[in-house]
Formats: sequence, C-alpha cells, structure tokens
Amino acid sequence: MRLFILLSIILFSFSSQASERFEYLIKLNKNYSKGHLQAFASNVEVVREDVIVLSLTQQEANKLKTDSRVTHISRNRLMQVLKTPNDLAPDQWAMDGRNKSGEAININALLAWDITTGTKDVVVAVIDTGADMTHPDLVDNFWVNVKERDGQPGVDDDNNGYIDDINGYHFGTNQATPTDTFGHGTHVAGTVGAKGNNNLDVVGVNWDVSLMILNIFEKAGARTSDSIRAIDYAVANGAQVINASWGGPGPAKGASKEELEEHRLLYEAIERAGKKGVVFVAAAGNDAANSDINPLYPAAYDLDNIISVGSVSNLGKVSLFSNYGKISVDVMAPGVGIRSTSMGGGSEILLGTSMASPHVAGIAGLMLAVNPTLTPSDIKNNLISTCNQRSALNGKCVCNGFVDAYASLKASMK
Ligand SMILES: [Ca+2]
Ligand SMILES: [Ca+2]
Ligand SMILES: [Ca+2]
Repeated sequence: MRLFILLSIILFSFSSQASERFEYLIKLNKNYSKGHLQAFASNVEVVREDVIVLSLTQQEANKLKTDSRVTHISRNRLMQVLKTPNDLAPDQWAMDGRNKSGEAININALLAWDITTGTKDVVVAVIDTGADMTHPDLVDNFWVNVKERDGQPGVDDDNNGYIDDINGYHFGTNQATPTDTFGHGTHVAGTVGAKGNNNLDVVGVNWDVSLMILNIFEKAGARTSDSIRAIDYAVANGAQVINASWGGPGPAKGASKEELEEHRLLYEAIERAGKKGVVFVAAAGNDAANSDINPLYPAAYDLDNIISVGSVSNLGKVSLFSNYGKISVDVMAPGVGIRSTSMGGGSEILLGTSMASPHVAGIAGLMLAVNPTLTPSDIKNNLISTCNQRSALNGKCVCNGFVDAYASLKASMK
C-alpha cells in the first residue's frame, strides 16, 4: 500500500514597596474640585468634571478613602488587550473571517486566543512531507530534541534509534533533517503553528507550540512502513497530537482478506498511540465520496483516538472535493482558500482536507495547553459536542457541523 498526500496588556508587575505609586481613579464629592486634592499630587489628570486620576502611594490612597471630598477611589486598572495578532493575514478567513452574507464560518480563533495562544509544552507531530526547516515563520516553533541539539553530530545522543534527530526525522530517506521538497507539509505545519504575532506571514492556530516534523514522503508517496515508524517515533518522543494529512483507499465493504491485512499494522500503530494518550487527527480525503461506503484510511479506521476531518467552505457547505460520512467523518473544518506557510519563506493558498485537518490538530493543541490531562476521547468529544451545526452539514459528519476553537476550549476547562 502506498499513501498519498491529499493535495488539492500589558501587565505591570507591582512590587510591594510602600513608597511605590500607583494610579488611582477618584470621583470627587460634588462640592469639591481637583484643586482641593492637589496637596496629594501635582499631576492631576482630569477624566471628567468630577473624576480625576492621581498617582498615589498605597498609604495616601488609604487616607483618601475616609476623606469626605472623595466618593470613590479605586486603582486605575489596566484592561487586557484582546489578543489580536499582528500577522492575521486578511484572507485567513478560517481563523475569524466572515463570508459575503456576513456568516462566521470559521474556527472562532480570536475568542479562543483570549483564553490561550498555545504553549511550547504541547508537542504536535506533523507526519507529512516534512517542512521548510529554515522558514522564518516556523523556526521558533519547531520541537527540539535537546540531547541531540547539544550532542555530537553523527551520534544518537538520546539513544532513541535515530541519529541527529534534532527537530524530527526524515523516515522516507533515513536522514536527520526532515526537509520538505513538496510544500505540503510546510503548509500543514503553518496552520497548526506558524509563529503568531511576530509581524510575519501568517498566524497559526497555535502562536506557540512544538512542531515535531516527521517526513514520510519520498517522491510521490509514503510507504506504510515509514508511516508506522513515524507514529511510533512521535509517541516515544513525547508528541500528544499527530496530524496526518494523507491516506490511501480501501478496504471497502467486501474487501479481500489480503487488502484487509495490508492495513492491519498501520491500524495497530494508531491504536498503540491511543493507548499512550496520543490523539490522531486525520484528513478525511478529497474524493468527494461518502467515506462510510468508500473509506480513506487512516481517517476512517474505527478507533477512539482518531478524529477524521472533512472540509467546509466559507459558505458553510461541504467542499466539493471533500469526503463526508455520518459515521466515518467526525467534524468539518475550513479547507478551501487556506493561507499558510510555503517553501522558501512567505505563504500561499492551498485547498483540501489536508488543510482542514491541521486546524483541528491545532485546536487539540490549544485544548491541551489549557488542560494537559485531556485524553484523546475528551478532545474528540469536546470538539464534537461544541461544533457549530449547520443544516447543510447535516448527516455529512458525526457532529453535523464545523469545529469551534473557543467553545472547545471552554468545554476543556471544565
Ligand atoms: Ca537520537
Ligand atoms: Ca547527535
Ligand atoms: Ca507569523
């Protein structure tokens, strides 16, 4: 069996020093004016007729609390900036855009980012065609195998069976550097976690994350054996999420024994990952097929830790190319007109369930950032129970809708 790419605030830290001054918001008794308080400070800032801002020590503020000239005194609190990244490209509609009818067919990322923008503690393995390992918008978010980074070239410093695997590995060529020569993996990695708010290119679902880059592709396809090695590597080296934007057909109903047997070892590798608490997010496929009848694997394997992702357009409908299936496809996510990182730097627009899947893997990463104890089933259930249902998606996937990062996070914090 060969597997194919599915183308297509500022927070000030206050010290406890008694002499330190803070800003206070003060409302004056109507019989008084700011002039009456100038004994306390010369730098009076007038907000409105009876409301002023003064810079005071804690002691001075306490005194004013009992002062008849003052009817209200409180710290001039700093509001938190709502987290809007400076690199959300205008056409990254999947994150927060609206369509021409004003509908928000997006993953609700802006609200999610007020809760978390991700953490380097979460490791997402991108098993794909590798990544541009020098891409300026990805380099900060690559997973780092510290023992290899600080070790000796040519030596397997962490004794995990792979030499010099600093950011991942190229299973297709058995080389240390998982360099992308197709562009597919670079794009997928950027959707999961292109560095956010760095004034560069695009923003990933995670602004910060550890992307473990595992390349299984060589020329046109990936060997099943290499995909199994990559899955086992991801699990053994600390990944909590795997994204698989690839697959192969069969076995459909009435498949031969031989065909079934071809899939057994890949199935078992993903099952092993599940037992170690690793969630496996997979693209449903681009055959415009009902995958309950004509499945694409691994997405359609019946395993609790697999989340199969179809593609929704910004009209809220199943993308023309996308597989669907009320049993074998779990959720939909944006997969058309997706801007993400491209080889050689910069960004490009691609389409496919390959582009939908990493949105969901990215949300899984955010969920683990707020709650590291989530199991693969928790993640899957939270995504399904909170998705935005649409009549056009009814019967097209388990949740009858598309994923919502914000709602998934809220469910994950309970
Ligand atoms: Ca090693
Ligand atoms: Ca080494
Ligand atoms: Ca960026």
